[in-house]
Amino acid sequence: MYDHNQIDKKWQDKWLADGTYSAKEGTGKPKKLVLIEFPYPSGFGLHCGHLRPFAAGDVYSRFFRMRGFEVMYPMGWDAFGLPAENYAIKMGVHPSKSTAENIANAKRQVQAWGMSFDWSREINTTDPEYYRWTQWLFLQFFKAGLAFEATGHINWCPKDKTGLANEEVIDGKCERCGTLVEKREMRQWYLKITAYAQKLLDGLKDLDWPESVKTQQENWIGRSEGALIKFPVKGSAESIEVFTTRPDTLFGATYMVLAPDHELVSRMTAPGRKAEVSAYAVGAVSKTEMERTALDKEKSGVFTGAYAINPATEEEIPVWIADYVLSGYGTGAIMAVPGHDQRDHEFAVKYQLPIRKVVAQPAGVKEEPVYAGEGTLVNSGEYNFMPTSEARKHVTADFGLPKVQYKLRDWVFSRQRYWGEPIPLVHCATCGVVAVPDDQLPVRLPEVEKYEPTGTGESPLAAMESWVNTTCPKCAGPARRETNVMPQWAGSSWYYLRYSDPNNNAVFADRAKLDYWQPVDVYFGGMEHTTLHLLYSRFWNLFLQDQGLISHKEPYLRRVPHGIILGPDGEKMSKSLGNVVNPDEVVAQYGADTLRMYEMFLGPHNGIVAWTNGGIVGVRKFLDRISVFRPDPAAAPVPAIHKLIKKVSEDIESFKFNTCISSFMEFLNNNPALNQEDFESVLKLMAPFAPHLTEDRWASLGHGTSIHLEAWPVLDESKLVETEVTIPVQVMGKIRATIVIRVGASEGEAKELALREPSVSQHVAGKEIVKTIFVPNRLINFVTR
Ligand code: ANZ
Ligand code: ZN
Repeated sequence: MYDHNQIDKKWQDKWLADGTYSAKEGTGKPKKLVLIEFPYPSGFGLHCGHLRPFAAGDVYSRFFRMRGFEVMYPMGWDAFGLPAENYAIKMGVHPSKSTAENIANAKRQVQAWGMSFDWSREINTTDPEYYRWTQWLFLQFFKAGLAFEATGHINWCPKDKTGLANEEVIDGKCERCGTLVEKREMRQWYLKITAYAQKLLDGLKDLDWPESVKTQQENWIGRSEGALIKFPVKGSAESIEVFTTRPDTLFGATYMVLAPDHELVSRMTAPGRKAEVSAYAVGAVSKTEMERTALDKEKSGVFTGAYAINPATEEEIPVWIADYVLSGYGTGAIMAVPGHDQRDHEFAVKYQLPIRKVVAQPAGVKEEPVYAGEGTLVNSGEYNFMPTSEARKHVTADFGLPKVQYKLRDWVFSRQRYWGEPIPLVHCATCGVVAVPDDQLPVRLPEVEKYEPTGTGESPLAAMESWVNTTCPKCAGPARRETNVMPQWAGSSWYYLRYSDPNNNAVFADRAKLDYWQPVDVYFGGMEHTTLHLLYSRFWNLFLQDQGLISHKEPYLRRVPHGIILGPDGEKMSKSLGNVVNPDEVVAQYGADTLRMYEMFLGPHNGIVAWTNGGIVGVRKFLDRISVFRPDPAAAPVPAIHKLIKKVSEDIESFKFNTCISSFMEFLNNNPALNQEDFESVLKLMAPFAPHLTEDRWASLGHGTSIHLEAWPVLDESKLVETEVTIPVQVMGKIRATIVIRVGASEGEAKELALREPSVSQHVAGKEIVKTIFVPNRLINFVTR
């Protein structure tokens, strides 16, 4: 048993002191930027699940460092936002204090894992020197007209008492706390991510990301091709414009529906129907979109008393309002085609509105009451007999305009909370909204006594009169600061850029350094943030490139997701089940190398794996063998070492870490005697996985430099050729033994070796071998009598 406590600490201190893993510009080497999602420093510390992507990124980084790349493996803390603030409120400590403590604790944990992070590049999103640049970047959006203020019905979490972005609402619930989200009308700051909808789609094509992740982003952006068609309002100069993906069904539009909060509703509603219409509208806007659009939900609506003219049939059709039409999508109004749309059909049946079929199903297809597929047109005047796909083009050209529509909404970018970056804007009665000048950044988050959310729709900052009242940067008149703060996704939208130049206080990062390090080559992370952080940071990056501030379009070339680790009972690790494995305890008992190697050995990196306490002992025993291994000066070079070099190199590059570890074990079992050169090769191959022990053994073999800066073992392809084979020996067709023979051995050689095997000689004893069947390198079979 080696003393891991002593070895781990000794080398961690030395690496830090020597700057072994600090990444430098100007070395002339090709670069690799390897990124892990920087963690929230939560009060519970880091858990075993954090270690998995960190260890994967570490193995990958160390491997490329030894292969001659200039590798940057940076680390930081994503410390603003709800989790940190909620924890602080629960514990009754100020978030700035609890965040600093949590960071110190998490850092202590990570350092005990021996990751090759470049600590000189450590960042913290709550550091004013960091968020100064988050604010500055926000102002670039503001100056480009892509940050705007508007009043709208937004998602509101009643528990966290803040507005939320659409991306933060999962199945109608708050992404953070799981509370059902409400709708509230509020003044908000938005970032115009919709301006980048098409670019965000286009950029996905070239990315080496899992297909499922790309598809999720694609669906979230939700591109639909269709048409805008105007329906004149009867007896008025106004018209209702609709977005439809099925202009070919225009002749089947027998009524129209406006979203209850559509701006035309108040102007169009007949005097006698006003009370009923506005009562319905009030009820509808407080419902969530999930409740409103669910297919299985009973339809409801109210007739406005107004009529519109279907431009194709010239019929007068009634205009209704209903909650299944949303104001935020398309034009907020639809032409209803109950013959071919399920929701319209249910509505028409309920309110006895006319239903007209305008698409004939192809022959032989089972007749459906509401046919939504392709076919040929009927009841459509001159368009009859036209295939639907063709009719779409003609009807659009004759009655409307082509239109591409996206599901993506603008990003609600303000939060009514305390623990976030202040939005660096000032409201002036004379000048309007004014940006805080660059030389006055950062706008520091003031120290406050009361930081609990108010629930009134105002941030706790609004109560700080001395902070709120300021002077206008333009006219020097009295002005008020914006009191909302940024969402927790702000700091992480650009952190990977800051790593290029983390201490710069003149620009967010030096351009030459950005150009050297970016984009991120490999990004290790989870599956959770697909339509949040991964989408938001792609948007920021595309915008910054458009602004000429960076050179590259896409932030992350490759995305490598990891699976989760279940507790020893096969259940998801959770405190309530009491099955959480605390990494601190494992490190204390078995050492960092064992913990790291064990987590990788558990199974494929992207698989779901379960912790077993027995398994970790096996890994530790293997490392114990390494710790006492003595090279044998008399041992001949082992050609199989080249097979190991090839296997481990290929497997690391394709993120198959678990098979590397089994290869080490197998190699040592098959080759118990190794000379010093071969053993050193084994140590180098293992160095990315067990950095402490391999470093210690490397030193004990007389080296004065770090193994982690050594060159990766060189593969000699010529040694990969097999020199020996194992073949079965049969007697009368039954396998009795296996023998190892030289490749290309003759029948005579094989026969001699085979007959020396006791289990073979025993079966031929007292018999005559009448025939020997020998297939070179494959088998030998004796026929006896
Ligand atoms: C007529 C029609 C006939 C439609 C038909 C569909 C089938 P996607 O694919 O999701 O983009 N729609 C448009 N705006 C809407 C809104 N604000 N709220 C609710 N529904 C809305 O869906 C586009 C279709 O959804 C549009 O095409 C419209 O109904 C409806 F046989 O127009 B369709
Ligand atoms: Zn002013």
